[in-house]
Amino acid sequence: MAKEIPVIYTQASFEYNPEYEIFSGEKEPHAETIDRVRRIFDALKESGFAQINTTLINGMPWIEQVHTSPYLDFLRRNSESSFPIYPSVHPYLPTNKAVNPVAERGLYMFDTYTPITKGVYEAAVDSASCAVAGAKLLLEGEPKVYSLTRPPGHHAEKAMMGGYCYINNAAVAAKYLRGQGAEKVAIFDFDLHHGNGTQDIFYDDPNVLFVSIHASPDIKFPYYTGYSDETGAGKGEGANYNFPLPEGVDDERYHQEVEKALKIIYEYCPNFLLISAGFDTHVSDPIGAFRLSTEYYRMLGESIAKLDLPALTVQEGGYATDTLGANVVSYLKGLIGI
Ligand code: Q9C
Ligand code: ZN
Repeated sequence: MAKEIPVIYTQASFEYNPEYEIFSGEKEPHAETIDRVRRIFDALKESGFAQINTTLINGMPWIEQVHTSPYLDFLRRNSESSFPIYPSVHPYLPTNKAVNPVAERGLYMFDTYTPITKGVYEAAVDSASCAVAGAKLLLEGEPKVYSLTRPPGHHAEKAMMGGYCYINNAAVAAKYLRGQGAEKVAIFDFDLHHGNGTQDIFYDDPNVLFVSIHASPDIKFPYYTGYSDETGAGKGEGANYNFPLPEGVDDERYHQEVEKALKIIYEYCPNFLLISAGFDTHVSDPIGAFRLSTEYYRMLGESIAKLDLPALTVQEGGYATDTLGANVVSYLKGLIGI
């Protein structure tokens, strides 16, 4: 079994800095900080099993297959602004008419937690390019790869940013692998929050299976999606699975759901597995709901490894910065079998 794992990262993720999110009208310090990526990077450097790699693949061709061009154009133009951009109104009827900049913001931004700050477009493109570079290593025969993606991606829909996400990194990697000849790709999302963006992008696609375990939308963001009756549409019916869980689940209870989710992936027989890995399920997460332990992530990694699929893990959430590095290391140890 492999005793090392390639790790792809980009300098841009150490630079963009969302200052605050707006929650119920109040400014709050932003949870998605540069410190997160520093902690993960330092822990990986110290671990001795990470082969650190900064060779990116320009992800643009696949980013354009995931997101609409008006959306990407909106994000690019606004990330040149000298002040952070937040939405203030949202369309109350389905419409594409958004001539005024204030109207346009409401059209493409679904919450007040995800500002467009200077340079975030470039950082988001680089983050998705990290995911593509990781996927390329799978095609070259690496069994397991980790892409340290920041900003995260799983909340970004075809034409909407939100939940600290701008470009959907896992979705871009899935499109890339499909384009390189993979017939079937599975995405396993274990971030605390439902991956509404990934679900949106592949909802009618039978060739990309999406399986997500998360805190119920009854109690947590993104509130409107993540219920178990969301099973896909059209040809994609039956290729979308949600496992919403209540407040307070522990390692044992969580693992029961993991086994169900992994069985679905096994039976789908994908050529490649992508993992949207969020560690906001940890007991000490400041915006979390679950009680998972650092040791548990190793078992989670081991369980995923048992599928014996070429697998790329992309980083999503996780805000307990004191333990974030240890949590990622624990998971990757399980994944590569050390
Ligand atoms: N002030 C990811 O984990 N909720 N995004 C903020 C706390 C938004 C999480 C409320 C959570 C978004 C990638
Ligand atoms: Zn999350």
